[in-house]
Amino acid sequence: MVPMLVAFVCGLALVFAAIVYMSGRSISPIGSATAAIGGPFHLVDQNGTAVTDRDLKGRPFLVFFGYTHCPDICPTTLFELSQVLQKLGKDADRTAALFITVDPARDTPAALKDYLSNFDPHLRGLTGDQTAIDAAIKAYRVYAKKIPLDHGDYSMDHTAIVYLMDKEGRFVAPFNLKQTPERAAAQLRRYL
Ligand SMILES: [Cu+2]
Repeated sequence: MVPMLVAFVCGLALVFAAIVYMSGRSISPIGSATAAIGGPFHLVDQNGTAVTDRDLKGRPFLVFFGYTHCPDICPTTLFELSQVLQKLGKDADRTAALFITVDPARDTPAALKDYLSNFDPHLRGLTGDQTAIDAAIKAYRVYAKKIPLDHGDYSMDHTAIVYLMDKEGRFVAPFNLKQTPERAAAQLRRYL
């Protein structure tokens, strides 16, 4: 069941990426792409510190939506992101990498902190009340859906795209993690 779910989520990601690329093509190069993906959010990180989109102004950043109970996609992606952040060295301090939960009921700041201790310390886990999370999900045009499992448990289907955002908080492109960490780091560095 898990491989099927993963395939489904990956399929969704591909469809979504295709939509992003197609819509990107129809947008004029004059800079009107700003409103497409991204926007204001008001969340808290794994230390309980408030974080908004404004705090990120002046640095390129990566955004990935997921949840700590995720069996596969999230841990893999966070591992790959950690490798990129390590390759960035000191430049990692001039970027940001956000892991925004789609499961705020379970992903409290404490749960995120515990989970992220497995990954690069530059990763910031963001959560908030359902309304704040819904607003972030909407701003980034993310798909997230609760899937009931046995015993009252549940998983979340979700978009598995890592968004590369520029210094102004504008969406650049889906960030490609299917390349070496060195090349991915070099790609991110171009937006510093
Ligand atoms: Cu996931």
